[in-house]
Formats: sequence, structure tokens, C-alpha cells
Amino acid sequence: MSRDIDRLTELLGVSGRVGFGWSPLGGPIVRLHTRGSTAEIALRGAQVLSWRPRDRGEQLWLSPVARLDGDAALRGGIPVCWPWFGPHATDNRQPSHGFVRTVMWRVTETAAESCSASVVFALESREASHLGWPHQAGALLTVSLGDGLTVALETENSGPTSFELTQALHTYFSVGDIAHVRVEGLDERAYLDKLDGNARRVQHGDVRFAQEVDRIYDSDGAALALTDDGADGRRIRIASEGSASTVLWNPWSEKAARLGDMGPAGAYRTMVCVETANAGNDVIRLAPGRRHRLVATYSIADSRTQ
Ligand code: TA6
Repeated sequence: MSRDIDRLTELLGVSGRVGFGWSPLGGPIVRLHTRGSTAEIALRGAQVLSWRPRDRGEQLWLSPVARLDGDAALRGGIPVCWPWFGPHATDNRQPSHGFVRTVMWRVTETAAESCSASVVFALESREASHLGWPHQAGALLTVSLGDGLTVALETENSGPTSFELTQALHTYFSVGDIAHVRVEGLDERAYLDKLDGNARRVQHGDVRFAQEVDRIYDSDGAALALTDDGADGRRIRIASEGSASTVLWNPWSEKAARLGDMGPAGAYRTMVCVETANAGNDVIRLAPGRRHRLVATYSIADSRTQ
């Protein structure tokens, strides 16, 4: 693999801006650098593992037991759930959240501009689906690092039949303590409560976390903000394109213990998932030759008013 890294560096590296290397988690990664900000993305799953904006610490959460060389999807960062979200609708042999989190994506492009650095990963469904998927599609994942971080997942239906696409950029944010965390922008929005048979409810005010939360909100492209009052009011703005739903998830203590890869007891208190998605009733029906882009853009707000 070191020869592959050398070759990627030769073909696609940009000195001081786009580098390739080996993560201590056990797999190849791309490192992006722009004006003091950095990001790291694993080739396995095209999974963002780290985002450190200039003069700020790590914004993403990684399980303390995260590995890139295991069989399971790495818990943390920004997993790519594609071409379905959650359990497969009809085939329980299929993996949850699709089949692209544990396969190597190809790096096809890199770029370094004055204010940004980016990398493009590509994958064809026929390369990745081990249990078979009755459609053909190509996926492109573009990560762009500037003052913020933008992740775009583009799907093209390259086959002869239409299919229903559900997906998510399943982002794990690092927080001081879940008890002091709020998600703003979903007031009066309806949501499906996955912990209560997908009961349909309405959100009142900011979303706070005092127990397991697993909800699919009809966010309809609303601008959101994750505020961590326990970490000097750190506030991350979350913008989206091509998404009408947002998933909020914290497993809390019992589910975290059952998952087995969340790390030590209490680790769940230091994370929250805010997932830019097409999930629940937000299903994309993609005709042959058509494309869809799902985009999440994260930026640090310097004050509570931004
Ligand atoms: O997005 C929330 C969710 O669907 C939860 O129900 C939980 O399953 C979580 O994703 C993690 O899924 P994973 O397959 O990564 O364990």
C-alpha cells in the first residue's frame, strides 16, 4: 500500500496542501491543508475522519476504538450511507446504511486554490456491492476544505432502470457534554421518532438531549446550528443542498453499550450525530441517466448571533 500512497502523492499530491499517508487507525488517508485549517479523509469509505478549522480544535468525534483495518464501518467522522439509509428495505442480509462504508474508493481528482483544497473520490456500485444490488450507479464524493468544510455526494443512475435512493452524510460531531448541546433550526418541524415506531411528532424549540434520540426531521433544507454551551458556546452552522431531512442521533448509555464500538462508558456523552440526509419520507427517485447531489456545509459561527 505504501507504493500506492507514493503513486497517489506523485499523481495527485500538492505540496503543503494535499498529501497522502497512512493513518495510525490502519489505512490510507488524504490530508487537506488550507490557511491553517486541516481535514483528513480515509480512502476506505471516503470517510472524513478529522476537521480542524484554523485556530480551533477537532470538530468531529471518532470512537476511541475506531479502526480502519477492521471489518465493520469505522464509528465516527462522516460515514457515507449510500445507496440506502438504515436497514435495507427488503433484504436483511444487506448491511445497514448501504454498502460503501467499508470499501476503498478511488481518488480521482485533487485541487488546491488560494482559499481551499479539495479531493474527489469515486465508486461504482458494481465495484462495491458484495451481495448484489439490482441497479447501476456511480457515486462521487467531494470534500472541500476552506474556512469551512463542504462534503458533496453526487449519484448518477448509470443503469437502465429507475431506483429509489436514500442516503446520509452521517456526521458525528465532538461535544463537551451532550447535556449542554442544542440543535437550532428545527422548531415546529415534524419528525419521525425511530424509538417509537416512527411515530410522527412536532419539535418545539431547540432539540436537546437527555436520553437516546433517533429522529428523522422534515428539515426541508433549513439552516441549522449545533451549539455546545458546555464548550464556550461553540457553534457550528450546518447548511445543506439536495436534502429535505436531517437525522439526529445519540445512542445514550444502554444502546452505546450494546453497540460495542463506542469506546468506554460515557463516551456517548461526547458526541452527537447531525446527519444531512435523504431519509424517511425524503426518498429520491432517480431515473436512468439522472443525477442527484447531497451537500452539507459546516462552518464555525463566531458568535451566538451568527
Ligand atoms: O442515523 C442514526 C442511525 O440510523 C441509528 O439508528 C444507529 O443505527 C446509527 O445510525 C448507527 O448506525 P451504524 O450502522 O453505524 O451502527
